Amino acid sequence: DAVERTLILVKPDAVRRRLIGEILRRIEAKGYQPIAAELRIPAEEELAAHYAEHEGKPFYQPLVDFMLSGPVLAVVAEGQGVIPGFRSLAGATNPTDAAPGTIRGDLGRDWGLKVQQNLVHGSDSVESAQREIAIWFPNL
Ligand code: DAT
Ligand code: MG
Repeated sequence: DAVERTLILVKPDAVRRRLIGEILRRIEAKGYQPIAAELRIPAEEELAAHYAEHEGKPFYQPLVDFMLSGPVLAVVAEGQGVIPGFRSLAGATNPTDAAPGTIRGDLGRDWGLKVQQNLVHGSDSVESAQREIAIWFPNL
């Protein structure tokens, strides 16, 4: 696999649940190298750009509101095949469907939660990763 970079977001639910360390531990244990990180409440414009592909869908506004509900840890990680590799560490979008051994499968925990409360985001392609890294880390 090529060495590539991906954009990871540790979402507000994970930050509130003190899961930053556990999630970074899994990323590093897999051999991926964090090269930039920032913990803060995002700007609404950043989220609008980040989630542009979902604009107009019924879950779009609840998703944006949730992402504004507290600090998010944005991380750029580098490694061989890290784009599909982190998606595989994260597990299926809906934690209810996510396999054991994945972040969402192991830590999703509460079946009453909404789908957007799925702990992490990871870029889904080389193009998405480039686009998303430019949104969250314009100086990288
Ligand atoms: P992923 O985060 O696995 O890339 P996605 O890009 O399809 O998933 O969707 C972005 C986020 O939107 C996802 O993390 C949670 C939320 N979401 C997706 N599908 C949803 C749905 N059917 N109902 C509610 N929220 C949803
Ligand atoms: Mg996605």
